[in-house]
Amino acid sequence: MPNLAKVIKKAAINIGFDLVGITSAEPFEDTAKRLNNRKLSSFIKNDIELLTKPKLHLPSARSIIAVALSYASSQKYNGDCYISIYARGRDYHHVMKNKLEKLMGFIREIVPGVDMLTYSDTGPLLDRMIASRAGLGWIGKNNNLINPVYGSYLFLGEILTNLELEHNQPLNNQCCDCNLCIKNCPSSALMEAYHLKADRCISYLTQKKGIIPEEEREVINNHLWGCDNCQDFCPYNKNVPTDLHEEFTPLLKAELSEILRIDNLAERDLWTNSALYWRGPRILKRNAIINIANNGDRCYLSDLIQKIDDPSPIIRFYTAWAVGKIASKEYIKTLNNRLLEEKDKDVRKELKKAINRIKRRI
Ligand code: B12
Repeated sequence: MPNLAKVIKKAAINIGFDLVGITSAEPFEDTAKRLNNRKLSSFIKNDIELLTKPKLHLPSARSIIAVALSYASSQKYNGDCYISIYARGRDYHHVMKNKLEKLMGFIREIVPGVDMLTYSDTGPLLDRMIASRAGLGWIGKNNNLINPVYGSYLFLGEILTNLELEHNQPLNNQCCDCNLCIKNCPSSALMEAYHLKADRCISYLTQKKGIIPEEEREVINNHLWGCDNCQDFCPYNKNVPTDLHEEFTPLLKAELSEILRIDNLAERDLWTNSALYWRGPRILKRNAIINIANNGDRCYLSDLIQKIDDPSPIIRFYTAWAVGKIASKEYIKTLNNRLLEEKDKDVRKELKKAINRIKRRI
């Protein structure tokens, strides 16, 4: 077929992707070199070969079709905690998968028997490096893929294929000297240009399980899930087209008291269908408790104190800590009553600490 790449790109745009580009399936050698010089986050498989060699995933691969969907939103947030823009609408994994499958269906129709493999946030391959080599944008100082028209509020995905397709050229890096992303990173995770200390990023901290140190709880501030500062301040995200896909229309109401009751909410489906639910409800409740402790507003106490009897020791632990941080002496009795029944040794320790903390404030 004459210029199959053109036909595929046209189909991708018709399916609803905002950007499409094609690159080879050759290894990402520069990336491998960079990664070899870095301590990697626990999120990624510590196997640089797998991250940087597409042919280890699809041995017959010759090209990679990279796509992007914009989720830039015009809606200002109203709520009492922060939910990152990417997680406010429907889970992008499903939206992406659906569109990628449609595109593969189209390709299969014109080239029966073609080999294809698709990922979007789901595989060890680095979506951003693929998108960048396929000409969708450049890797910004904030680590995100930035496109000159759409900015960086973009979800990325790709299809590896054995088809030999005409490749795109990468764009030049157009980051300027503003360094606004670095200056406005609330946890200083973006230590310098292109270097994110991933385990310090608020996006990571709001997903991190278990008991996290107090200092990290403070860094989380009012973030219920994720963080957008390094993108929000970026000049390339000003005046970009917004609200392009109704699937990403913000649906969640970010009310801390409601999140504490997430298991019983009438609109629970909105939460379970969002990208922030993959860790389950407990981590959202945990983050809501941390947000309450950080803002110190006692209006949440009547909802918060109910969590002291939660079936999860993790939730009881954080509740004890938060109550100790913000409550006044009338809560000591409830904490003492809980202590009489509490079997978990970490929760017991936290309850005692909370009681002493309140007493010290009296
Ligand atoms: C693990 C992960 C995270 C981790 C760690 C991120 C990280 N930077 O390491 C955490 C939880 C922190 C995270 C946060 C976010 N993530 Co995330 N995440 C991923 C995931 C699953 C893997 C990324 C990865 O492995 N990184 C490995 C590290 C080592 O790579 P790196 O730090 O980016 O380093 C590279 C570059 O910096 C580059 N580089 C280094 N120096 C230099 C110098 C120059 C000059 C150049 C050009 C390049 C360069 O080389 C390195 C190697 O590739 C990908 C999906 C995927 N499979 O690709 C999504 C993905 C990267 N995340 C995404 C999103 C949306 C986010 C958040 C915006 C979500 C939010 N709002 O909270 C934040 C952004 C944080 C940030 N500034 O990077 C999108 C990014 C879309 C885009 N436009 O770029 C992806 C691609 C998911 C998707 N398919 O859409 N994420």
